[in-house]
Amino acid sequence: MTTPTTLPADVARDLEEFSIEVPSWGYGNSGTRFKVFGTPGTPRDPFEKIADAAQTHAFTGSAPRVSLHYPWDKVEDFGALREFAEEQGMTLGMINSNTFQDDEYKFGSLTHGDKTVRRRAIDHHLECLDVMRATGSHELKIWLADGTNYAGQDSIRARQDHLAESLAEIYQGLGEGERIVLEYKFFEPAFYHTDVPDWGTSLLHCLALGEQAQVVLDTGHHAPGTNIEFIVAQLLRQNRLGAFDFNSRNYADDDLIVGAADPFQLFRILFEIVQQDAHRPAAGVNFMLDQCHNLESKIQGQIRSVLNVQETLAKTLLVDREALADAQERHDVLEANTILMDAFWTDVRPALAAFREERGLPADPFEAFRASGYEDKVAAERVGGNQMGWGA
Ligand code: AOS
Ligand code: ZN
Ligand code: ZN
Repeated sequence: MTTPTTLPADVARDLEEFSIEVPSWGYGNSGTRFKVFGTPGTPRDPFEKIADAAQTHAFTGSAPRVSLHYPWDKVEDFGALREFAEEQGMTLGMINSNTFQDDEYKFGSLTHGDKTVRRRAIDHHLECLDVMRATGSHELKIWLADGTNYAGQDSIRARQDHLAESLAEIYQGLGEGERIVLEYKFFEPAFYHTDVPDWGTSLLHCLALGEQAQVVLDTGHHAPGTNIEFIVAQLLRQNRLGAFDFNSRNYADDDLIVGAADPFQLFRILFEIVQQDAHRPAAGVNFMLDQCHNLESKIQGQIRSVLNVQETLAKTLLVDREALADAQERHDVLEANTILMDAFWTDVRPALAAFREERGLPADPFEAFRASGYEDKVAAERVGGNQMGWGA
């Protein structure tokens, strides 16, 4: 196998069009249920988070949007936040609702048995739609912590019915060109049952709602051994894959740097995407990161993830699809597998370095950012105030 030094023109075009959305909360301090370590220079408000996100984009050229979490990223004037983002070369992306930090939601939010709690949760989502419009976004992302810890604790069926009704009311609040995406997660924080545990449940609710409702696939939200690329293929087939929350995991919802734990899984997922042309902007899949940096530098972590996705996407675009189709038709199992593995093992880094330089970007965005002095600069400037973290 040879190492290409340039990318074929069609691959370069696809990479140029491809973009990744970064999460505002990925730039704050975060941790496990144990110690949350602070880092000098960590943002103290949503503006500083956006300034950091803009660094990821400035060095990679591939991450022009940042998702907000509401109310974590609440500001007086969302128009001003939007303008600030634009000045930094960024746009504001998905608005993530949050019904997992208030006492009222202890036993559920959109699924709660008490209609006053459901009302509050629905109203929160309607407020998120206002935030979405004020920020210039068109997408609302819903992840619910709702579930139970013990068999018999509550009625699984009743909670599904409440969920369907609540979602329908939120859905009615959507205008043309807007959408909601519903994220699933098989456990945590609930340990017995979760109300949206899997892609099937999310898809069923989305199908009942209408075409402006789609599924979010967070790569860390599956049982070990789950074939995630199969889910990708199936959701794309139904035109219901709205977005990814990319991260990687060894055990559960680890939210580690994308491609860190299992680069081959990332390759398999992205290959399913490119086979259905879903990497192109016209397909409408929002490729977001959902990672939380516990020990590592936050901006560096985001840059590393963006590069991992870009490198892996380049490899999938290099798969000889014609030869693969031919091998598949002849049922040559091992030749088909070899064709895929050849692309996976191709070192695309030199060709990507050339691709970036041609576009005025650093050949190695990760090292260029480390050498830029930005982290020292913000550490010196950002004194006083409270550093933001996951949840604040
Ligand atoms: C939670 O596990 C989900 O991944 C959500 O996407 C959540 O809103 C996000 O991780 C921020 O914590
Ligand atoms: Zn997520
Ligand atoms: Zn998660």
